[in-house]
Amino acid sequence: MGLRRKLNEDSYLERSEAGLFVVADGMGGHEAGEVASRMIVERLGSIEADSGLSARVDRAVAALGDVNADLIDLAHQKEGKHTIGSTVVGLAFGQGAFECFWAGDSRAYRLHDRKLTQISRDHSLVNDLVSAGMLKPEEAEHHPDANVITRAVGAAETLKVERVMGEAHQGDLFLLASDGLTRVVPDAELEEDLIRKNPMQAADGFIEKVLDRGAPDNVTLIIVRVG
Ligand SMILES: [Mn+2]
Repeated sequence: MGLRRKLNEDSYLERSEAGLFVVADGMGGHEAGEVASRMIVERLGSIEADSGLSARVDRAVAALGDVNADLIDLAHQKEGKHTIGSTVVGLAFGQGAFECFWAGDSRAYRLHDRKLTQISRDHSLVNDLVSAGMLKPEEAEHHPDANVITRAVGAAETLKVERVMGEAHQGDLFLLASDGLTRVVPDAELEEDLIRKNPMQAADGFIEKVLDRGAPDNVTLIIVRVG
C-alpha cells in the first residue's frame, strides 16, 4: 500500500509449481479496481497448468477474455459509465523459455548477463507518442498524460493481449511490477540492485525506496529466479 491511496487495487499471483506469475493493477475507484485485479488473479489461479508453455498462455489469455466480458457486464449493472478495469502482466515458464503476456502499463523485465531489459511494452498514450516520434522518451515520464493507458482488461468489448516469447536461462531474474514501482524507481536503479543484491533483499529494497520517495501509488512486485 502506498502513502497516498486509501485502497490497494493491485493484486498478484505466484504459482511457482505451475511456472505462472501475474501482477494486476486495478482502476475504477470505490473498490472497483480491487474487484477487477482480484478477479484476474483468481481466474488465472485456477487455470490448468499441465500443458506446454504456449498452450498454458493460450488458456491464460482466454481466461482474461472471460474476465473482460464479466467486468464490462459488471460496469453496465452499476450507475454511471465508469470502467471497471485492470492492467495485467504475466510470465509463464517452460523448458528454457518464457512467455510474457500483458495489457496496460504493468511491466515485465528480464535480467540476463547483468543487463536489464524491459520485456513488455507499455500500452500507454505516452508510449504511443514516443513510438510515433512525437515525444522524447525522457519527456514521457513527466508528461501530464503519463498515467493514461490504452489497453486494460475491462476497458473495451474486445481485449487484445500482447504476447512475447524468449529464452530463460539458469540464473536469469525476471521482475514483474505495477507502475507504483516503475514510475518511482528508474530502470538503471532496478538493474543495479538486481545485480548487487539477492532477490529477497532487492524486493525489500525496492519497496523501501518507493516508500522513502513518497509512494504516490500502491506498489506490487514479483522477482523470479530461474533455477
Ligand atoms: Mn498503479
